[in-house]
Amino acid sequence: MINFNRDTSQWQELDREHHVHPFSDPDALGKKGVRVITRGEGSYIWDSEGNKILDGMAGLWCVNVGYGRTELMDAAHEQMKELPYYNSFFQTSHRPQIELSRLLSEVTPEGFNHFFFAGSGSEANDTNVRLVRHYWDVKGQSSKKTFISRKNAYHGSTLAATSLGGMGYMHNMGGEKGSLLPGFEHIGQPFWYTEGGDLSPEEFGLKRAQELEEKILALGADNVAAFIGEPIQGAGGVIVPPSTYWPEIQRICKKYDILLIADEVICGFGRTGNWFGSETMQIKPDLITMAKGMSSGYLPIAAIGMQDHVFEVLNKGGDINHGYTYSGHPVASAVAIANINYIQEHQLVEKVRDETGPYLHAGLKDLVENHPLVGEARGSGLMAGIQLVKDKSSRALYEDVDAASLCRDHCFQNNLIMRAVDQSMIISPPLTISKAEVDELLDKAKTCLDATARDLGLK
Ligand code: PXG
Repeated sequence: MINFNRDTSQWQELDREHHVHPFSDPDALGKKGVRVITRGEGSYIWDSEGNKILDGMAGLWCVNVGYGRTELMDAAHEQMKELPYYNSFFQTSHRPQIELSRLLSEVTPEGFNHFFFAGSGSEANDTNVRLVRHYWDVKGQSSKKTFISRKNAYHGSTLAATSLGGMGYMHNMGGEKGSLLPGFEHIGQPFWYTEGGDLSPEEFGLKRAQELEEKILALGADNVAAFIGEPIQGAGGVIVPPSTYWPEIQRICKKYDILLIADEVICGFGRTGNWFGSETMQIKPDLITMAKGMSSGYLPIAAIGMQDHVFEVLNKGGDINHGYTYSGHPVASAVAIANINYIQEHQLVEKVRDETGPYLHAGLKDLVENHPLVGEARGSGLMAGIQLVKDKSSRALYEDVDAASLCRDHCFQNNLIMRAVDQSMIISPPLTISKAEVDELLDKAKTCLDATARDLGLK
């Protein structure tokens, strides 16, 4: 049983004594003490000190339907009573997994009719690596093994997902390239604001896409299995590629017979104002990775979706020697179904596309025009990045001071969750957020940006 009578300092002490945190320095965090989150409702969470906090990140980009939805809780409870666990390894299946597969074929873009389940986005991307290599092998092209991704991409934390990702500090955990497997290559990211120099966004988008062609030619197309990218990079800083980028990537993949994987772990399930980011960016991928918003984080579940032509090859390839104990877990599947039904019934995708998304971006545009620290606001739907900048005309960033961390600390003080990525502040609230709550988010963001500007001597 959980002893709910402990006070904050007791929880912090126990956390320090027994819990090792992801992506954290254990010593520094132990000394500082964690913030203990106790409950959530709608767009808000509460901590153990009773503070009510506006969750501008929907947890970790995942609580798309918001907190406290009884429909999802009831689905879990009913399924636990009926069948809490069964596997699909040995010629068995179960109703939630079959129903979820059917439902995914309904909400994903045309041509996605087959799904393989996993427990997390990382596992799903590992699945992509294994199934795509198998695909080429079945086609008699087994030399096609290398994956190409982008620098600063995030595709998860398992070894294959870390290698797919382009975060140098992750590759270097365990010594220089100690976490980077062979067979993974990276090209530049399409981040015009900080890397575009004197090129127009359109010229820069083409240039970065053509790095894919250069890389394929250097490796030999016969050795390249797939290119993977998020339609809009999330953890990298909400990076929206220039309009020229994805069409050129698509052209190159087709020309050299390279599969295209869209990692929809953040962009999927309404985040960008369409069901999938591939629709927003008009990409036609061969495979998609899904997690997070698939169950709104209420339970862990993930999947890859494959186009019919991919499945037809796998269907001829004999055994698929891959799978997880919790692939398509019945309770998680039941919750995912309730979650997707909730998104459909409350028309959340349309709401994000037509109402709250444009409303948020109009408010952010105001900040870009009027705030000395804000260079640009990027994003689509309810996914946004606010670029902090030292000099708006030259797009020069602060180098000697971490402006985004300063701002994040002010957010903490003001009971707003926004994430700091490099020199950007990130927003990704629940898709159920109301316009009044968007106003509150923008007001608080402005308060925190003002305080940061004062810290930097600007106001
Ligand atoms: N792909 C993408 C695009 C992601 O954003 C994963 C895969 C991995 O999913 P799992 O479920 O294995 O975590 C992610 C996860 C951050 C942050 O700080 C983002 C993620 C995870 C942890 C932190 O923005 N995204």
